[in-house]
Amino acid sequence: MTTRVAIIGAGPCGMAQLRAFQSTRDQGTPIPELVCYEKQQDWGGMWNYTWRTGLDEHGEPVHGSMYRYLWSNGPKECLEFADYTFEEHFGRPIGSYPPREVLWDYIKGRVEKAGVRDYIRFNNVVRQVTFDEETRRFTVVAHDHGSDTRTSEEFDYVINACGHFSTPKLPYFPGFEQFGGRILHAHDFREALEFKGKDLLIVGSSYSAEDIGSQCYKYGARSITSCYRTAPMGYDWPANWEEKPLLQRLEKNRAYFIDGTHKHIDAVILCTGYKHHFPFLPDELCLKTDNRLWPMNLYKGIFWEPNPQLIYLGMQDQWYSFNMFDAQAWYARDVILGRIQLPSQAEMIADSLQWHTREQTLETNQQMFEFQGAYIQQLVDATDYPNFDIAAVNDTFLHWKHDKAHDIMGYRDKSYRSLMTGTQSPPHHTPWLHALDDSMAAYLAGPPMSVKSIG
Ligand code: FAD
Ligand code: NA7
Repeated sequence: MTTRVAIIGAGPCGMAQLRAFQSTRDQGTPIPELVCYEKQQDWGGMWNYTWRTGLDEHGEPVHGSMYRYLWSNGPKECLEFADYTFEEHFGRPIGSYPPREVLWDYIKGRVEKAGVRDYIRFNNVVRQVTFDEETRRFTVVAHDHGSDTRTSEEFDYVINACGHFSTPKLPYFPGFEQFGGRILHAHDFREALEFKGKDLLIVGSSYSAEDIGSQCYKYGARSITSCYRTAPMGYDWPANWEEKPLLQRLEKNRAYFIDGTHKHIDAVILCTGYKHHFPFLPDELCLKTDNRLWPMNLYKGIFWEPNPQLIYLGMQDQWYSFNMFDAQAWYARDVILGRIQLPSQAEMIADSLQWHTREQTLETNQQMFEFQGAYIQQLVDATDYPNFDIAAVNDTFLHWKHDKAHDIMGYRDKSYRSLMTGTQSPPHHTPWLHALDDSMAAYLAGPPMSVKSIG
């Protein structure tokens, strides 16, 4: 009987898995039967922007958390695919911090070239996955919104690539009920211009807080106040941005903080992170973790230790992203193809515990991305994924961190050398703070013409 593999999600992780199988198929190795379920109409996961919030056209929770004007928050050189470079895709070197549409185009380019779209069932949401101990097979129940029918099929492996930045963590603060403005989570943020001229409060101190605050600053918010639970972000913010300790309560349009200070605010954005949320998985198959570098119970950060026929991709907190997903997908492929044998369950658990123990010693950002780099290196070493210079990627992360510390509103004007091709990226034609049009056309075109040059 042919081995059957279900992939849940056609975001960057699901696409990496399809590409991994296609690359070996093209070398003449037979591959399993693949079915990729994708609840949206198109591929790209988060990078496939949607204007929708709340429920989608089928009544499903909207997956997308990305917003207009989003530009890569790290250098593209750190996420470049080792088997498909930016230069190959765009035909020339481009800047280091592309906007969302440019990155979407890049990840689509590789899988369009690979010709794997036909494996995907779009508008198909996975509702339930169960495992039969006797047959050792999974049953995947999905709803096909195209035909409005329910399907139920059996698989030998399930690869969960459904992402973990979609279901918001939503804390409550007293006074929310009486607040006179809008309260939303980062997941529902779409358009910074909505907050032009407003006094904005941001709760949280991680990537979403930093970037959504920066977008709102760029597009004309009157003031930004961000508040933290554990530690401030600590950047040298513009004059109208203030960091405060955590919000305590709201009274009408006044925010009170735990240090006793207060401020007028018009809107609140909760940048308080996301839950790993897999409503289609029963307890015994369900990864339960917070957003961390080493989620527990995953051998090699991938295989569900109680039942390694269930595979999770991309469930880590992410310094590395696209090339880490590739390293995982190639490894998962080789286990499914029998090229790599999994050890006993006891050995898997012992191996994971070593990584977990090491994770707990990490203190600095540098230690964290080096930890993730070392994790990726051992995956890459085990497969035919092209080896790339992880020490050099770590070095680029370090420069990025320094650039941010030096100028939080200007770091995206820096450029780096590709670690895959060696080519130095050109600086982008317009400083990020003044580049208001985030379209791919504007990004790839020359600088906008000044009034003088038009005249
Ligand atoms: P996703 O991209 O979330 O894709 C998962 C896919 O699974 C989706 O297409 C979804 O529709 C589908 N799916 C979910 N549930 C089901 C179901 N039940 N049935 C069928 N299909 C399902 N990373 C970077 O490297 N650089 C950045 O600048 C960056 N910025 C980010 C900004 C924001 C606001 C967010 C939220 C994330 C950002 N990331 C960034 C991280 C980003 O999540 C990853 O780059 C990448 O998208 C993760 O890929 P994924 O395939 O794991 O998940
Ligand atoms: P993160 O990185 O998981 O950060 C979540 C932030 O929210 C972090 O600062 C938390 O503070 C804070 N948080 C969480 N719960 C609360 C409560 N109850 N009160 C106050 N503050 C809270 O999520 P992000 O959305 O920033 O980033 C996720 C991805 O999206 C990332 O890849 C980006 O590229 C985009 P803590 O430090 O834990 O005290």
